[in-house]
Amino acid sequence: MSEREIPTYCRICEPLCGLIATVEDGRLVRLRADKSHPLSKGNACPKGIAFSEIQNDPDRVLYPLRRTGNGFERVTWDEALDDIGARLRGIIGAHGRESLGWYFGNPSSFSYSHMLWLVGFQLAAGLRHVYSAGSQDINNRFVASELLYGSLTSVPVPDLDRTDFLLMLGANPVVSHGSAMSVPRIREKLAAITKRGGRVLVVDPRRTETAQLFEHVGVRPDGDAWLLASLLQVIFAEGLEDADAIRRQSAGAHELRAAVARFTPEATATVTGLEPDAVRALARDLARAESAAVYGRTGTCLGRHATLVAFLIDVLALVTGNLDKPGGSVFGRELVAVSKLNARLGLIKYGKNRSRIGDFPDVLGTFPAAIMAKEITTPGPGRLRALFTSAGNPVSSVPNGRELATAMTQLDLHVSIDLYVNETNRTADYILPATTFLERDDIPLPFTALAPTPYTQYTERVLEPYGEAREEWQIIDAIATRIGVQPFVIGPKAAGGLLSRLRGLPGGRAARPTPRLLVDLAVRTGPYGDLFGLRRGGLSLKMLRRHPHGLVLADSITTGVLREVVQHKDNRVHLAPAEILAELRDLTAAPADPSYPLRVIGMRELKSHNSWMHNSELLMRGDRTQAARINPKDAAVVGISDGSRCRVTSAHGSIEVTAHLTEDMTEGAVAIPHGWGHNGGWRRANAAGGANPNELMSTDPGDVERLAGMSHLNGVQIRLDPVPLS
Ligand SMILES: Nc1nc2c(c(=O)[nH]1)N[C@H]1C(S)=C(S)[C@@H](COP(=O)(O)OP(=O)(O)OC[C@H]3O[C@@H](n4cnc5c(=O)[nH]c(N)nc54)[C@H](O)[C@@H]3O)O[C@H]1N2
Ligand SMILES: Nc1nc2c(c(=O)[nH]1)N[C@H]1C(S)=C(S)[C@@H](COP(=O)(O)OP(=O)(O)OC[C@H]3O[C@@H](n4cnc5c(=O)[nH]c(N)nc54)[C@H](O)[C@@H]3O)O[C@H]1N2
Ligand code: SF4
Ligand SMILES: [Mo]
Repeated sequence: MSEREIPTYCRICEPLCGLIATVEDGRLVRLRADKSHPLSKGNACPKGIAFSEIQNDPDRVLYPLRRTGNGFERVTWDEALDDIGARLRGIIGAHGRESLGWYFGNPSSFSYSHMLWLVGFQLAAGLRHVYSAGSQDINNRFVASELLYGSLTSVPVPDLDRTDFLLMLGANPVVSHGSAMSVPRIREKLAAITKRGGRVLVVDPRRTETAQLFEHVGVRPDGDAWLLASLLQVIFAEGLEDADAIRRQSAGAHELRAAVARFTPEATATVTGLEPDAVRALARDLARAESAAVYGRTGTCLGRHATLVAFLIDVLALVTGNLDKPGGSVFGRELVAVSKLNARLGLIKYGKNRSRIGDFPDVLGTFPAAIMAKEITTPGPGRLRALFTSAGNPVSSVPNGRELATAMTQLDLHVSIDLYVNETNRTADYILPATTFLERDDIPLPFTALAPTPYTQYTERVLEPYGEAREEWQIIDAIATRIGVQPFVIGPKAAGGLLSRLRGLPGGRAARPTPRLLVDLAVRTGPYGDLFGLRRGGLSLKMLRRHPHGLVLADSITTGVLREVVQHKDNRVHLAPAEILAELRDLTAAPADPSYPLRVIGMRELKSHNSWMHNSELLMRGDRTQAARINPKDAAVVGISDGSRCRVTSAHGSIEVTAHLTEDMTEGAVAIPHGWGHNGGWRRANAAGGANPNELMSTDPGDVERLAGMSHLNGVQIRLDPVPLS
């Protein structure tokens, strides 16, 4: 049979680069970058190309697996689903539905059908124990938006094409390719800012690949709250604020101003490690720039004050007159009007429920993954007894993976939906094989609003599923049916309205709509939709199929939309909610502990993707291994040399890693990539060695960030010791 070339897009990370898949006899031959994609224009990174090795990996799970004494055996789908259903009914009968739980990992955000059916199942079954990668990633950003705008899912993005000044904290887009912003060819976009005379400042304890191309501000780990408070203090004290913007857009500036008054650059210098004069100059330059955008990512999300930091990032944009303004921090238009719909229906919220352990508020219906282990092991009503994990590897990605791995052996049932036997599901009762992104249709729902140049793309599946792999939504649906639950996108009240519309669709099976039918409906009635013919040139899946390389929806984000974004009754951005004033009041640096004089932070590498791409030969070429980046002065103090093994110890755990000495690290900070130290069913990855830095992290509820339940993964105090050669 002849080869076919099929356009699609990459769903590993957020630029969603266009790819061309070459397919022969139902098998993937290769992937290459799509030159016809309107934005990625022939650009793709090594991970995107190497995904062919994941697709064709002999270690992939292609059939349902059931646990035996010491391994797994292949079973049929019916055997697996019927037994899971029966066991679930038993658990529900004895302990109620509140004993069921779900953890969904990062790749789920790249599958609309997975997310839709998960939310539908959660609402229909009344699941309480829901956890996600979000509490190790971005939930603080959502809570900051809830406090500021009254809208959890409204997240501003830097207007890269028009800005004169980008202040970027805790992000390394040259390696990560950008997050909470969807920007193909991001390196070029950043370079264009300085080419047109603008500035890019990177606030990071490591002189990262991005910082090396631009200006670097070497903040101490977890010092961002102090730095941001100081920038605001200087702006207010020197009268640099945009009084007009503050008056038009916000409420509470007076209280906020008072709350930051004590954070002079002199007062915060010991925490930030920055010269007061440099902080003052930064505040002035930011305030006086023609336009400026302030952006923060995971480096600012995993510290002890993550929600405060995300909050202050937007405040800085607002008080300098840069919120919702060209070249500033701007709000993209959603492909599907999730924020508005949610504001009206109140389906997923903040703090609607509280967790049994630690009394944490839920964020979009999820609790902090850091408490999952204790929810399993702590007796009493509402104990977590049956856990599903889909597209996730929490034993690798959440704090104290050892505790979680041990706790999971106490579950009555653990079912995983994944591509691999990973560190988490290796002890599961069942592993159910999921399709890869090439084996399912898709449209990247959450990402259009995060793109400074809005675009989208619909793709049909490029390959029929290998083996017996199934799409997550089908699996969720089959499980739900067996416990008498009908997953649906939204709750029964709203479903009535939706259903009545669906009945008008040709062949629409109103009772059990497919994800594809629902997403088409949502896109067609959404902000860019064709309104069933009422809006010429509007979107529908049919229309998008005529643009298989993707479609740019606008040249830039429309500004002047703040009044539509803000859902607070007074229509203003709230600068001084009680939660934030309390955070600022209580903000004190953790006392120095001479037993743990250094601080560990995370970092990402071009050829790793969290925990799941270390089985690819292409990416692992040259015998890549994990290494901790250490400043030579810190290494000298304890006698660690470049390339030697060293022990990293915190109050919570200890790991051994290879030392890589580099002046790129600011003194006192040690960077260790996560997602290593494998013992799953991926042979190449297991052989790569390495350790899991999350063994150094705490799951004590007192160490989990209060407002959004963020895990504390950056800035944890550690000690280094040399490992003697044995
Ligand atoms: N120390 C430290 N820890 C961190 C971070 C950090 O910076 N430092 N970062 C955090 C962040 S931002 C994140 S997002 C998390 C990630 O945390 P997780 O999402 O829990 O873990 P991943 O490593 O992304 O594992 C994803 C799993 O999904 C599977 N998979 C891949 N594609 C699919 C698919 O299409 N369907 C299904 N069903 N399965 C699929 C993979 O085989 C893998 O087992 O890690 C967090 N942990
Ligand atoms: N190649 C590759 N790309 C990826 C991923 C991957 O694993 N590999 N993962 C994807 C995922 S899930 C996500 S969420 C995104 C994340 O996207 P980014 O957030 O851009 O990714 P990181 O490279 O982790 O950048 C975080 C930076 O924060 C810095 N940092 C650590 N602690 C602090 C601190 O206290 N303050 C400040 N200011 N900075 C600090 C780190 O040194 C690091 O440079 O990347 C995505 N893209
Ligand atoms: S940057 Fe790489 S991994 Fe991310 S979407 Fe593009 S090709 Fe895929
Ligand atoms: Mo992430």
